[in-house]
Amino acid sequence: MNAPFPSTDAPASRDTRLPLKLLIAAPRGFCAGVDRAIEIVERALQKYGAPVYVRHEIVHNRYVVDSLKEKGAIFVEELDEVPNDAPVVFSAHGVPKSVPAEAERRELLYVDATCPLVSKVHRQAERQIEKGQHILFIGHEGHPEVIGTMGQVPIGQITLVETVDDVANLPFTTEDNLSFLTQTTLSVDDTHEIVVALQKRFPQIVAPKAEDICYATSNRQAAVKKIASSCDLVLVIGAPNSSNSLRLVEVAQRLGTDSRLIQRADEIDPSWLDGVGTVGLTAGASAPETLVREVVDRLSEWRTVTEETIAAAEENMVFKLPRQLTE
Ligand code: 0K2
Ligand code: SF4
Repeated sequence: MNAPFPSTDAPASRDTRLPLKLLIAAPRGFCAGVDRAIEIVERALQKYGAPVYVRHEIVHNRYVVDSLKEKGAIFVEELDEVPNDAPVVFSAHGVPKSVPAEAERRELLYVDATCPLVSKVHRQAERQIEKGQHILFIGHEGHPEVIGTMGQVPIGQITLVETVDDVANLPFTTEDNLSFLTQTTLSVDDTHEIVVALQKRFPQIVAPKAEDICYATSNRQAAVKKIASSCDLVLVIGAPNSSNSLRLVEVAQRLGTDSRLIQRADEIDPSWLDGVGTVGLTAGASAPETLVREVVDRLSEWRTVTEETIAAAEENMVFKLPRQLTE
């Protein structure tokens, strides 16, 4: 016999009679650099035919990577995995100078999908070295963007700074010619604290011309700030190796709201919704909107969902594709 309502012994988290308010952050998801990088791989596949090799995940998202694999992309970590006669794309995060140098030495056909905002930081690094400055680079050790940016300048002329505590231990004085730069996907608040500490210890330090943290990173953090305090839980769609996505989880947690990073809807444990009336939802710069809809659909299977979009900024950035793919 069909019950008129869902069974009363269903867990409270999955009682479809219970309302669930969803506050969806805007902007969220793909940024202009990610759009461009994915289009570069797609156009390279059209122009050169499969397979097209991609050095490192084009962006840190399994769904994106798997979709491109289905179209004929092959993902590798290093150039020595690329055959001499195949085209190769460098990921959005950027590469050290040694990578295009090696590609040229081997006469590989390569396309650089480094985000123009990351390339801008690379050029600043070169200019600072030309001016005889030692660069203090704020970033997370081991991240491909950090490896790429630090690899723009000779070894020994750039030092990584990860935390405020690192600042106290730097082997420099107020006499040294110093400048700083940052990774594009950092926490706006943490970076500000590190910069304040650097300027306090080294008043002579030269700042970048403009903020290196990109518009997409700061807008997504601002949008989470706008919703987090009104939410019982904030879900961030993104990968565990996605710096900008991890920062969104931290932003919500620092405002005292429980927050979880999920790659797909199937990672949501329904028990997370126990006693939860409002869920915030956002996506890192490498997570496609289809995964946001997947999460909304999954939550709607469990609760009566009402959606509201809360916007912190408007975005209309578009980056040109490399000429070799448009001619
Ligand atoms: O945030 P991350 O730098 O780890 O990278 P993704 O998650 O792939 O997002 C795209 C940004 C790439 C470059 O800034
Ligand atoms: Fe470029 Fe920022 Fe997107 Fe990274 S997050 S690809 S720097 S726009």
